[in-house]
Amino acid sequence: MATKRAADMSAPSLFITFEGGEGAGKTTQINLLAKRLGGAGYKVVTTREPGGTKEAETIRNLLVQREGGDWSPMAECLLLFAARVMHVKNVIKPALVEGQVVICDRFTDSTRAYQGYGHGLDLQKIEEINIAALDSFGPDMTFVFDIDPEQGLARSGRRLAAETLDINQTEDRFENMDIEFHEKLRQGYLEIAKNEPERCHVIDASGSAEEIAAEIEKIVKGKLL
Ligand code: Z5A
Repeated sequence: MATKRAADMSAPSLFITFEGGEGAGKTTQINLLAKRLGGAGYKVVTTREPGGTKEAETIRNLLVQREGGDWSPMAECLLLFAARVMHVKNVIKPALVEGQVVICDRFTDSTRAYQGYGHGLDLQKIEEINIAALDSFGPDMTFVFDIDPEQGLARSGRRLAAETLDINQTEDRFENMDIEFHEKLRQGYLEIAKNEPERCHVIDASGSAEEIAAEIEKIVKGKLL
């Protein structure tokens, strides 16, 4: 099922998502890209999933917190799309209509990768829910961060260890899955990218933050100019 592109809307805009396994460096690169585009005069909104609105952040807590509940893959999928509907309606579409660049940390590809490839939920069912919930609305451009799960998890672990006592320290429900799960995620993401080569750019996330930032900036500016 082809994604309905954000750029189909009348105002000039760009909806970019960052995807990949844990500790791949998405958040780091989103901040760098937002800074560079902002410096070049673009209006940029950064956001994340699950989250981005009050309602969606409430759902995020249910899903990612250690004590949030033991959800089945289908229940997770439905909660994620409930959060996404609010996020698209209240944050993403309004910004795109104003001609802004929206950069989102994870979107529907995460549901395909985690709930589908990772937890075995039927991919066709995910697409049916995507049609019902969002009419398949999705990003114009996606960066898929590819990294050896061991390396990503080591980075993630370093970050958690370095954090002070705040709520994020318990956001580890997904990080605690075994390495086999993370390998499935990686292969799932690569398959998603293979199926939609025009939208998805696979980034070797093992490189330095500076190298990756330069590669991404070049691709995004190529699309914006
Ligand atoms: N989830 C789902 O199951 N289904 C869905 O549909 C959606 C989500 C939308 C949300 O977590 C969880 O929800 C997620 C999937 C699930 N599972 N997990 N975990 P999240 O989005 O909050 O967590 P995350 O995406 O895994 O974030 P992360 O661990 O923070 O990873 P990151 O953003 O990709 O990495 P980072 O924070 O930029 O960097 C991690 C560390 O590495 C940090 O110390 C950096 O300084 C360092 N770093 C960054 N880049 C580099 C480079 N290039 N070299 C060396 N070190 C680096």
